[in-house]
Amino acid sequence: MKPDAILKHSPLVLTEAQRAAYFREGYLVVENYVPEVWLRRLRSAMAEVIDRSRTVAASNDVFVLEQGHSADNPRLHRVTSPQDQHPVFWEFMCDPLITDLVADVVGPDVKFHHAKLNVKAGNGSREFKWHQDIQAWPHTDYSPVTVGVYIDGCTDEQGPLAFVSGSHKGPLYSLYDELGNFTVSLRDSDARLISDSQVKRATGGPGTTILLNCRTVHGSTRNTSNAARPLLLPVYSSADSFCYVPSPIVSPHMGDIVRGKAARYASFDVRPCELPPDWRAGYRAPWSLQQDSEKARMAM
Ligand SMILES: O=C(O)CCC(=O)C(=O)O
Repeated sequence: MKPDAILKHSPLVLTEAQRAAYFREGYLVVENYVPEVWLRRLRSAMAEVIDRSRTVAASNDVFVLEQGHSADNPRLHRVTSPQDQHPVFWEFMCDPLITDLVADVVGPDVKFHHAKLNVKAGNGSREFKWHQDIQAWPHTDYSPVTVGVYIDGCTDEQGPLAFVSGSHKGPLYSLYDELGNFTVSLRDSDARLISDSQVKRATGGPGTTILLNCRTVHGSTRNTSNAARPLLLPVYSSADSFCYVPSPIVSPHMGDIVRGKAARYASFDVRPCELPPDWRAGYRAPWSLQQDSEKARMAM
């Protein structure tokens, strides 16, 4: 569904001003949105899942390990598809607290695409370079939105998500480097054009929730603090928006209608989108793709 049609529906959770800000800037930060009773459940589910990573010595389909990960000191970049690892995550992702919020920016019929839990363990966890999301999973329109929930909150030192305001209205950049490797990051020549005055960093207390449009340029800095920065990231779209490539991250819930009804017709926005590699050949998480590209270019 495209913005004109979405805006014909009255918002359920957001004020008109908040919703207008999302469509104007390409993101919205709602401070302390998720209540403590949910946060407690999410923390307990997260602790159980992270505990399972203690027996893992190399990144796999579920856990993306940070440098220094060990059984005694689990250090994770990411839990992939957390909703398939613990039922509390899926319950949360289907709860009206989240699906009504999403409906305000994608329309009343809401479809789940995929999710991640980016843990960013602390003590120097890597940055996530500037990028846009939609080139990794192109859809027939640009309704897809990532919801970001800071389970424990996020300070400036913890590598908050940062956005380039208004960039969702600009071009989609190439996420391939000069050597043709897909890196999930803008080329240095494009990233250099971003000025500090356009950048907004999303910090906030526990439960602070971000809505991020799939075209918006965003990234995050290193986590230099000694506390992890768990950020739960489910992705949704309008029910009539369809991903037209195999997805890098798969889940039995992909395509589930979590609010409203399924679509009979697809919505099309003909602005072109660069295609990702054929993920059927395997998917590697962005941090390692970005690191490999840096090494290859330094060796040139
Ligand atoms: O976790 C982060 O800091 C960045 C996440 C992100 O940008 C993404 O998953 O697309």
